[in-house]
Amino acid sequence: MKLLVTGGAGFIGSNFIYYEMEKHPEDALVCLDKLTYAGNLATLEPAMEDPKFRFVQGDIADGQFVEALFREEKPDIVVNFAAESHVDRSIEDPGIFLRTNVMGVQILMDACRAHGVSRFHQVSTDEVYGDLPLDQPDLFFTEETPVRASSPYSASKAAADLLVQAYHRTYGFPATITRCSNNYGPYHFPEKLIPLMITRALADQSLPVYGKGENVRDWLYVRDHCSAIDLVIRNGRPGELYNVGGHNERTNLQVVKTVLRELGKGEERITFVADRPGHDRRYAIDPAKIERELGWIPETPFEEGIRETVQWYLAHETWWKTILSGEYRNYFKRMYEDKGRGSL
Ligand code: NAD
Ligand code: TDX
Repeated sequence: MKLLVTGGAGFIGSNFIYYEMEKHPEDALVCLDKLTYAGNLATLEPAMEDPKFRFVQGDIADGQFVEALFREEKPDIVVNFAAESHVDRSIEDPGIFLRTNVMGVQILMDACRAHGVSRFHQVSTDEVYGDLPLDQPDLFFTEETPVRASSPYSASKAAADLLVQAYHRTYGFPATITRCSNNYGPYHFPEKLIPLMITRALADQSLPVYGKGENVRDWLYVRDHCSAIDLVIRNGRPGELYNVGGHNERTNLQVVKTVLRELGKGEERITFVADRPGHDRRYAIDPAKIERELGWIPETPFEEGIRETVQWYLAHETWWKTILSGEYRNYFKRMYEDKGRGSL
């Protein structure tokens, strides 16, 4: 079988590529990624050694390019991770979020239909449900919770989900969707809360916490998200939506303090800064459906996952330091053009 993984040079997509290589070494993998600021080819360096892996640089929102790639590669399954993913950036500049996260999905789905792809999987987010109040801990997002997005990012992801569901209903398009809670783990871009705190704490810089740090997120180790997607693409029912989460709710302040404890650093650099506009208060996923129907179980407790994540950042300083310095953006040129491999 051949899988096309879009957005595989980013955080979750790259973890998914490594998960699939380990779990299904018989499958071929093609990664399509535009290499925006969030994509890092160095992340995929070990994958490049595998003859069953191919990297292609390109834009999911470029119809002609996508059509040519599908004609050439004829994938059996398409898993779409490609997205603009940072809420704060969507507040600054929503346009690119609509182009990639909505139009890109339409273009991918049309190519899937034209080329008889047997499964399209859309990687979505719990943020499409909006937020929950802080004072009702018994409330959770289920698959029946109405969509009610708060940020341009979550609105673009919600729009894509509606489009995927409409394609299933109208064309019988064989699609599935997962809506996962906040992920953490290796290769997480250091603009997001946990890697931002790790890398800034290591540099003895201030640690900016929005508002009072009371907002709650439901954290899942990235490998557990990958195992959920793997189950859904192979055993999930077309047309179905699955929530993914591990019942790991923490306030942002708790998360930051846990990271600092793991690093052996004090809390004196925590700085409370202006809140994010429209800041969602609490996310909390009810994963009963995927557990019941597909037997998915999250394996990594939060304390263990944080320990592994902190260890990973300590052991991979070059990875994040080249990102912070901007040097990673030259990687492509160095590895391909300068070595006479041409531009991909
Ligand atoms: P990321 O920002 O780390 O990676 C996104 C990747 O997509 C990058 O490699 C980028 O270069 C690529 N990309 C962006 N625009 C593209 C385009 N037009 N064409 C091709 N490639 C493009 O994001 P992530 O955190 O790995 O998230 C992956 C997916 O999972 C997203 O769809 C996101 O909405 C969803 N998600 C993320 C989380 C989370 O906690 N990070 C939780 C739930 C769902
Ligand atoms: O500097 C910061 N200080 C801070 O207090 C940053 C970057 C974040 N925060 C807060 C905002 C959030 O309440 O921490 C929480 C987590 O923030 P992010 O890491 O930006 O993640 P979030 O907004 O929750 O969205 C993430 O999870 C859902 C991903 O980025 C999305 O792609 C995914 O869909």
